[in-house]
Amino acid sequence: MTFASMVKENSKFLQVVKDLRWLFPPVCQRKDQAVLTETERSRYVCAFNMINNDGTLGQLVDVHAEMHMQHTNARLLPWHRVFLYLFEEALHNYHPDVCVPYWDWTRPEEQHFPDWLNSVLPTVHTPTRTINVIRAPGSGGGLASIVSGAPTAMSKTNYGDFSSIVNGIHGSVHIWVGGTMSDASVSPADPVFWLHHANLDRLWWVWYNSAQGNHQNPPLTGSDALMDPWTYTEPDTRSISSFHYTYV
Ligand SMILES: [Cu+2]
Repeated sequence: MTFASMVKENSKFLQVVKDLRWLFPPVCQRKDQAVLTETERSRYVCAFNMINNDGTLGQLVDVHAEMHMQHTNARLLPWHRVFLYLFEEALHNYHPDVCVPYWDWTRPEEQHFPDWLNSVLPTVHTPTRTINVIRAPGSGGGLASIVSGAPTAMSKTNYGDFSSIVNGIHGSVHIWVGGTMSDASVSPADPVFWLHHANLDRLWWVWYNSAQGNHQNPPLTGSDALMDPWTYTEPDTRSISSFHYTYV
C-alpha cells in the first residue's frame, strides 16, 4: 500500500492532512519583480483583479486613505507590514501561490517603472469612490538620485535614523511614479504600490537583521504601538515569519 492510497482510505487522517495547510500555512516567497516568470506576473495581475472585483482592494484603499498616523513617522514600516500581509492574504483567496513581488529600485537595472505593469491601469471601486489608476513616471536618472540615500539608510545604527531616510525615499518614489501613486488617499489602487512597499519592507528586514540594525525595534509605545484599525501591535510585526512570508 502506498502512502497516498493509505491517506485516501483513511478519511479521518485525510481530514488532518487538509487541516495542515491551515495549521502551517506555507511560507510565501516574495521575489524580485524583475525575475518573475511570465506566468508569475500574470498570476499577480489576475489575483489583483480578482480582489479588485470582489471589493477587498477597494476596502484596503479606503483604510489607507484614513488617518492612522501611518506616514512620515516610525509607524510607516510596521503599519504597512500589516497592510501588505492583509493584501497578500486576500490574493491567496484566489491564488494561494501568489506572493507580493518587490520592486528593488536600489538596483540600477530596476531604476525605471516595471514594464510589465505599464498597461495595467485598473479602475478600482472603493466603498466610497471610483478610482481610475493613472501614472506619469519620471526619468531613470531621477529615480537613481531619489534612491541614492538607501546605502546611507542601511548604514544607520538606530531605527529613527534608518526610518527617517527610508520615509523620505518612500514618499519620493511615490511622487516619481506620479498620478495615483502620488496621492496617499488613492495610491494602493495602483498595483505597483504593493511592489514599492514590499521593497521598503524588505529593506527594513535586511537592516533589522544586519549588524547595524542589530534587531532594533521601532520605538513605539502606548497607542503609537497599536497598528489601528487592526489589533496588531508593534511587537506582532517584528518577525516576518509570523506573517508567513520571506524575501528571496
Ligand atoms: Cu501608505
